[in-house]
Amino acid sequence: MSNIYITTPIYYVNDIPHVGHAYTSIACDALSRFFRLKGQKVFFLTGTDEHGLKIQQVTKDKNIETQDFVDQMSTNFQNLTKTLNLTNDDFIRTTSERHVRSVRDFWSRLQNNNQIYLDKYSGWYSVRDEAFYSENEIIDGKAPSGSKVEWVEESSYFFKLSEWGDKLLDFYKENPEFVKPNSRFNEVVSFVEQGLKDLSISRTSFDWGIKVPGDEKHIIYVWIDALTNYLTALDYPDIKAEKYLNYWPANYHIVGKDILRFHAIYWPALLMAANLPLPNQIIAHGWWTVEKEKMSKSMGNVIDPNEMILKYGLDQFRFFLLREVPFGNDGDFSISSLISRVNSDLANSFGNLVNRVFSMTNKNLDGLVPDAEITDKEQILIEMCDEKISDYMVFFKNVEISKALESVSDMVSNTNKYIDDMKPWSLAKEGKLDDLKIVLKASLEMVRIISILFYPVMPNSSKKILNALNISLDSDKSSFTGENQIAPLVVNQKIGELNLLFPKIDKIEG
Ligand code: ME8
Repeated sequence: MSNIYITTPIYYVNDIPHVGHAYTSIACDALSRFFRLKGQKVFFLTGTDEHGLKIQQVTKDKNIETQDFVDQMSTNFQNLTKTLNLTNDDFIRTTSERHVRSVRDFWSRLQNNNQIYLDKYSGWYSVRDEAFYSENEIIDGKAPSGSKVEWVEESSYFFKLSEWGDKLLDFYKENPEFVKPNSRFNEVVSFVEQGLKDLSISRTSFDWGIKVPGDEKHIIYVWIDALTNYLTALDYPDIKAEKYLNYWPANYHIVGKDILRFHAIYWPALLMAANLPLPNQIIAHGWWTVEKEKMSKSMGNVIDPNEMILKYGLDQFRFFLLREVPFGNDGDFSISSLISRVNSDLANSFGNLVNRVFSMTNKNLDGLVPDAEITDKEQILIEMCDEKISDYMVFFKNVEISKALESVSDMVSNTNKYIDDMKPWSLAKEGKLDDLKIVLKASLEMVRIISILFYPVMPNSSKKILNALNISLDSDKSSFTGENQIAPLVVNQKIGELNLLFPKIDKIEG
């Protein structure tokens, strides 16, 4: 089975982590956990982007040592990986020695392949975006992103990006799944079709960055530095290294739509120019806004994930972010939608299902998994469930996580409906023990499957339920389906007690 390499963008340390950063990281974590559950080997990478003029300006304004500042700010992102319960296999920092070595080597590769030349740059630069813009992209004196631009004139190295336009277009044609969603792919293609200019890839007006090999006045453009992180973490430049051989090219670079151009155009062009294989897929998700405004420190509307988690719970927060908005779309963050989503899907539906199945089994069957043969009614439920599992598998692989979660929620509703129809409480009252056993056996089995399917998004809660069912997910060869299927329920084994997993949230609190 193929190995899977999944990356988040590396986050700029000029900012403190907010819900937007948490979102990408949680999505990548869920995807990583999904593939691990399928029994595949996964390398999940995240980290921090610590060079560039933007960072240097912040420390200059604050009159502090840049290295001290980036150390401190990177720690915030490292702490967040723990708070979010991420299963990242590495955390890369662009100021680390291994990365500096890797970027300089990548540069030399481009140079050896005759892809770099020295000239003069004059044009528009946005410090906030760390991006160069051409004259026709400037709208009312600003970058298309709305950022301030400044006129830059300096000696600069250039990457021969213009030579790669046709090859990129061929590549896009041969790989119609390269960028998701499709609408974004069309934007990328039409940008390239308009013709690419060579890219300025060094600066001389500041020094917080990696020096150009052999010409140390020049600092390597922060985006070449940043993109190379995906290689560094696999022990590049050693392309015989086990990690590199096992995981390159990346399967999923997951990014916000703001940085798609860098990942879908510059990165594949740079890799082609360096004679290295290209990633399989770039997935661009949408923006989280607050009251329709982009979340940013300068707007003062940043939502702190730590605060959300403390107040509403980690799994609830993870579930809300991934369920609420179809991946790729923008979403408006509001506490009231978080509360509604948690109350309806978790407290009233999934939580209620788990609670009632556990309490009825404990109360009526001494907590033992019943020995019972299912009937046609349960068969219908199981068939519906098989269909939803197939959907879930496809959605998850396509990083359509909200749809995958919707499939599981459908299973929850169907199981709740089955229980409502079968009225096990009446069967218990009437002493129809054999019938009751059938209903609880089928219901426990559904709780088992649903908990496994929810695990990538709500690992803590799922583990609690599965532990109470005596099921471990830690086996190497765990698999959703097929021969290595995650342990089934064992008849006559005693299940545990569960505390309320998803208490209903009082609306007033929000
Ligand atoms: O761009 N909604 O770093 P960055 C959704 N260092 N996602 C958001 C978001 C929001 N409001 N705000 C941030 C950089 N993000 C570069 C990347 S990669 C080689 C270098 C997420 O700190 C989203 O994933 O500005 C976005 O692409 C990323 O954070 C930008 O992080």
